[in-house]
Amino acid sequence: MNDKKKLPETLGEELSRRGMSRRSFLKFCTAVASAMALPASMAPVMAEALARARRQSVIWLSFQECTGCVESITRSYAPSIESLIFDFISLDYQHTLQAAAGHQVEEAREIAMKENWGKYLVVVDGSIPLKDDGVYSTVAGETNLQTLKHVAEGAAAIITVGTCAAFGGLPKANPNPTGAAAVQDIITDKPIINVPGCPPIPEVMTGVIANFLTFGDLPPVDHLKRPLAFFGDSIHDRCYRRTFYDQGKFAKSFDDEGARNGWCLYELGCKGPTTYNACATVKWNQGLTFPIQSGHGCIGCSEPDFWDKGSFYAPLSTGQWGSAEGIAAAAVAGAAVGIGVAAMSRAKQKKTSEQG
Ligand code: FSX
Repeated sequence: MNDKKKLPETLGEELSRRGMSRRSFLKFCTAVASAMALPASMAPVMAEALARARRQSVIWLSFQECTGCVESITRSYAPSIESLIFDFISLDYQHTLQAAAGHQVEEAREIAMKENWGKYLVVVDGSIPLKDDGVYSTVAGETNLQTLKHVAEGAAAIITVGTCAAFGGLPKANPNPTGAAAVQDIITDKPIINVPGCPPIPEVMTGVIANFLTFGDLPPVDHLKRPLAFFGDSIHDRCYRRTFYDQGKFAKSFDDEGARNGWCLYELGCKGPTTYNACATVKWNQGLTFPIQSGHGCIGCSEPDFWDKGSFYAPLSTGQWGSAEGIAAAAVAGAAVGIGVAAMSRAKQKKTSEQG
């Protein structure tokens, strides 16, 4: 993990070492540029900048979490360029993946921080317990709170991975016995980008890193600090079952005719209308599928307090999910307003294209 001397200096060198063609690389850059809502003309610029990119020091801190986020990210598929970017960063500290142990690891982290002061990226997964001076989660004799504050000091930026680090997630769920908090509740003087999801989508993570390597900065974010390119639309807006919603065709149980016909899962508790994420477009397992496509409603895991809002199998109208942007409110009336919702959506698309 820390044997940098044997490793190629730039991503371009790493690409040639792996026999990756320029054509494949350009194809990848085109896909990333498109996913990040950049004009197509940015693809060659991105390819050029990424090829010249030097190994980025990344210090990864894992706090109160289930390791699902790391599982998700390390499942980015072997020979892809997404995984190459993940391999290419200099992961100078990561509890689950590092080979070294004990004092050596903590020393390696201190050295990486010193050598890259002001330039390293910090990735955090998991929430930080604040109750009782943070005693509920410690690593190497330090509370998570102490470690986070110490490591964040020299960071260029912080990427939170998973809903726990972004919003507190499951550890923060009622009654929150450890006083769990999100990174942004604690660190307020550094650029932070949140990549929520329980777990998050691996390609969103690599997209954010690719953006940082290309432009030296984090991409534009929404009001919850989530990358707009991936969190700009609700899952409902991009769902392939949306037409059934608009026609008022809803599955009433998981094994009825509606379910077999692939109708909308709203009445079975789908939280797609109030959830913002890229599941319906980027999907999972190399773009193969996502929960709704596999027959289960969205549980809203990339939204703050999703666990406490609960009611995963009850329609939005009966839970605490509110009516984000009026869509859920429209959904309450179901089929009766389906045509109106479709009209709203078309109006929104028209407005967007006029603005764009
Ligand atoms: Fe949380 Fe991640 Fe869910 Fe688990 O690191 S977002 S519980 S998938 O592991 O933090």
